[in-house]
Amino acid sequence: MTTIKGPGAAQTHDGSGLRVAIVHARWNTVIIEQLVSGAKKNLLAAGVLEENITVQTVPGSYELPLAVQRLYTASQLQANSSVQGIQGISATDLLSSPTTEVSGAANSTSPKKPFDAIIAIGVLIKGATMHFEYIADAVSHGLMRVQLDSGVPVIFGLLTVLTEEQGLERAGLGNSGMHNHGEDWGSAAVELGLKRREWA
Ligand code: DLZ
Repeated sequence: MTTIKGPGAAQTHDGSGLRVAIVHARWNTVIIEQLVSGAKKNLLAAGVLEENITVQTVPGSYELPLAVQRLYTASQLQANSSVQGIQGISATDLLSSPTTEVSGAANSTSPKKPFDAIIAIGVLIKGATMHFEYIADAVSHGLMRVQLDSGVPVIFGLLTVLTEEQGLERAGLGNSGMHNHGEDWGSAAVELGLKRREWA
């Protein structure tokens, strides 16, 4: 069925040459897990190799901008074979920390290029205080800043919902038939990763 909302008809892009990171918060895990698997599903469907997908976690959404920035910088350092470390944390540490679920060969010694796109995923659910507004605002601006400062596409996978139900719906876990928004983020990462090269 044709819908008004959404990114339009599905596009086909060859992601087989791309390297993509997913950085996700752990707050609201049930929704997060579904969004992450949706993003990963569409990355793989576009041809991104499992070994070129790195998944990193942080406690909450507030931590996403820094994690994205550091992960990207680390991947650049690694690509330049100058694993010197930034402020005491080496690129190798960042890309293979014990809390990191690393897919495939991200830990291997094979040369890796910098990430072509990074997907930041978090779920903020409004509570009784102003916490939600402050975090949503800070994270949105932080992710945009990292994207524009670094030039790497940062896909905005931050759900800012008023209720748990709204979050579940947008992860494809509700009753309304709404699709998993994580899938859109995976596709957006491939499209932007490729277009960024064209626009270089
Ligand atoms: C503290 C907090 C609250 C109340 N709610 C959420 C939320 O709904 N989603 C989310 O991703 N994180 C939440 N956090 C945690 C903050 O993002 C952050 O991890 C902590 O304030 C520590 O910096």
